[in-house]
Amino acid sequence: MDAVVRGAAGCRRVVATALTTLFAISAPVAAQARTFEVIANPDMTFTPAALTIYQYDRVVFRNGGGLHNVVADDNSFRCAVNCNTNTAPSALAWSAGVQFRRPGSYGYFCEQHGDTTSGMRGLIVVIDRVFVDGFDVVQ
Ligand SMILES: [Cu+2]
Repeated sequence: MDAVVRGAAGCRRVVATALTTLFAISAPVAAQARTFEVIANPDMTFTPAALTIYQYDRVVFRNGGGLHNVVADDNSFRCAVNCNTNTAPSALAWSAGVQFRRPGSYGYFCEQHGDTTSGMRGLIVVIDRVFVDGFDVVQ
């Protein structure tokens, strides 16, 4: 009897764990994802210079004046007028968006005014979405 009860509780726990996992994977990510804007400024800075976001959020880089682009230190993105074919530093009023699917720290720079270690640089820290959705599930 005791074993049956324990077994049933174990089953419930397994189901709950599976549901939690499913929810974390299939949570309405698109609905919860947010979009942030980072401006490349005429004074060769980015605003904000450091930004913390959740996994799957988007960052739209926008040229606020000057000759700029944005290049990830790890080369995961390179954007100006767009992030595919027109990525060189540009003085146009460009904007281009990047979605961050993987947690981590992503340093980036403007090729015209910086590099991987100095000059016109910014940082985006991406926090694992599971932690956010996990709290929703537990409550
Ligand atoms: Cu620049």
